[in-house]
Amino acid sequence: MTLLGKLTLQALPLQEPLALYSGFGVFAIVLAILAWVIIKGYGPYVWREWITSVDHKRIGVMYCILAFVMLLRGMADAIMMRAQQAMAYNAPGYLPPSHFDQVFSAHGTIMIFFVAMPFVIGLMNVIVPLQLGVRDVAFPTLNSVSFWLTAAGVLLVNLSLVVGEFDKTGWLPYPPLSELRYSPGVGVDYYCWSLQISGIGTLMTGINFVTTILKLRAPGMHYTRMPMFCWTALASNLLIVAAFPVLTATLAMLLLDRYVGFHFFTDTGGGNSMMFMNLIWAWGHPEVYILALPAFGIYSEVVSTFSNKPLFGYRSMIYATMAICIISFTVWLHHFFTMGAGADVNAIFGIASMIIAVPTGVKIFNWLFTMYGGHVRFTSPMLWSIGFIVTFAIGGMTGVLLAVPPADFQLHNSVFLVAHFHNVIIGAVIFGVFAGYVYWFPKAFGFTLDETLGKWAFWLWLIGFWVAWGPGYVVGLEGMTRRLQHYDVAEWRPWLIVAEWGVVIVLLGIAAQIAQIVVSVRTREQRRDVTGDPWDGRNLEWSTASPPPPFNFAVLPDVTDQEPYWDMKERAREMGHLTRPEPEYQPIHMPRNSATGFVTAFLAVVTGFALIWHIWWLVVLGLIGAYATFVVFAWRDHDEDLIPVEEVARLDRANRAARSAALQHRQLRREAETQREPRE
Ligand code: HEM
Ligand SMILES: [Cu+2]
Repeated sequence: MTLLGKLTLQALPLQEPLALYSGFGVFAIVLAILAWVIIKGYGPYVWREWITSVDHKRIGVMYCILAFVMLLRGMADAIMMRAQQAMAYNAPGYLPPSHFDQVFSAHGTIMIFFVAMPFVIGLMNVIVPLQLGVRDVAFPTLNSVSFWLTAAGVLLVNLSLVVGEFDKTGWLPYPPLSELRYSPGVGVDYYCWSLQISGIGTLMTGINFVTTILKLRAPGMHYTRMPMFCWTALASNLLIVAAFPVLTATLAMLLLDRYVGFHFFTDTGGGNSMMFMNLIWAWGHPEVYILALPAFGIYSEVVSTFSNKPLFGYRSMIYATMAICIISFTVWLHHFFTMGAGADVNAIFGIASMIIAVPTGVKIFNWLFTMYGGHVRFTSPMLWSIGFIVTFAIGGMTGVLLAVPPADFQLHNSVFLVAHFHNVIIGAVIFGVFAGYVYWFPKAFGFTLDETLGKWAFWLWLIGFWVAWGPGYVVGLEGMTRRLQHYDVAEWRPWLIVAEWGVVIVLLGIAAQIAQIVVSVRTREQRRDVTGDPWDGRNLEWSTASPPPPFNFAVLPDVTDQEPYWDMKERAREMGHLTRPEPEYQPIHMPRNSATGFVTAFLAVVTGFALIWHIWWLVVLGLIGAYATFVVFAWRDHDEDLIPVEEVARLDRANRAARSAALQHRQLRREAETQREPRE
């Protein structure tokens, strides 16, 4: 036992130039960005306004940036796998098996935990408090801790690229393969500790948002007046609170097996490896809906805004959401019908899985009926939504097919399954967060994104997705199993080459998204939106300035309708002016910035790294540091800053003036339009 535990120079990938160069490349880029920030003198600003910020909007934006950067990493893995499979027909390709295994494991882990999750949570952070008409989430500092713990998990996963190795067992570490005996390296430990750390962050987000939505709503906002995105966020966070502890406990058991010789999951020692599958999927299936439900909420907002109509079947949408929330806990066994539980058990879980399609179908029809007869504006958020409806309907149907146990016995572990879940997760979750990103971007930054490039991005993603994953269904039906590093079946080859081109098209879509940001930032003065309401929106997030002031609302809005902001605008249109007289402004207390989250995350990385490499003294040091941080935070004297009344009044007056001008402008345009088109 040395001072550095298991860590030696051999942990560096000196024999694997690819990993070495890409690892150090990333390291160099990060250093370059840091140097740029410091040299340009942005350091204090970044520290004060972002790193230590407890403002939900800033935290949300940081989540989204983190997710987008990790999407680039996940896509790099995807293109590597696709290139390998296009080459490795009767040949070894360019990735040796041990490296290929790490690539698919890292790709899956990163895409689910560090792309989809932070993107969804980021959008909830930016928007939910605004839609509820409140000033922040229930526990702002905890929110910052959640974000930074997620970032800590991201850092550890990426560190495994250069120090040691990553997990080779797939995105879920099934025993016995993941037990010490068959995976003696640090890969599984990197996986477990990254997810334990970020998982605690996610659980705290769940607690934070459930509390916020249940307890902090603007006066008059009953449950049946909450925007659909808030409802789906509530459902998603309830699922987080119920499911994430299961994940934490399951990984803790695996860690006990690996670190201290327990036998929870080793069949020889009195344990049961199938127990791991049951537990991990008791978290895993709800996880699907943790991601998908908020995306459904985004589509509801977008479809209603751009159809200029209230959401069709609002109440049925709530019932459907909550039904999915509950049923999602009763289907986990469809992930291992082949376990051998017997026909009755399989039938019950098969039927339960198909039942979820019913509330989901209700939602699809509600979106279609919202569009029906509406004045649909085909903006890019709307295109993502329509692309979603088509893509997701097909992906959903292949899911129902897989829920038929005899069919699943054939298709289990085949590329057909992998095509199915990419079909739903890209079609629903990724398209959804992109729709939300374009839709709410002007809210967060005060200017709109370039529409032409946005539409390019959409079409490239849509076509690229189908070219990449359509062939997956075909080779899956032809019997190709998943995770193949090489193969010798000639019929698969052309399809795998087509699939490689699909990823290239998706990459062009991502390039369009990057170009969209660059172009939009450069031309931001022309695209500035002073009204805070660029799309003629219907919910409260559009009733405040863009970007919103730190306190969101100078005076908390009074909610009297299910579409509060639309309702206010209608009344104002009737009367020809803003209906509310200027309020009596009050100074506002806002929670003070805190380095707690950042420091906690730093210590979490140190502790996690030490645990992975068995550096026990550093573990102790890290834990003491974490406790000290907690004590310092708990004993702080000043936890709030006061925003003076003049500042509140100044910001709000500017917004009121812009809003009233916009109102008159729209009023004139409306009158002109009604004079032109004769009434039907
Ligand atoms: C167009 C973009 C994408 C492409 C081309 C792609 C490609 C791939 C490939 C080639 C595999 C391995 C298939 C095999 O087992 O043979 C894979 C696995 C996987 N992908 Fe993707 N992927 C993409 C996007 C995503 C996204 C957005 C997510 C989730 C948010 C995701 C989640 C996963 C997961 C969980 C696995 C399973 C990993 C495992 O086998 O353990 N992928 N992907
Ligand atoms: Cu499932």
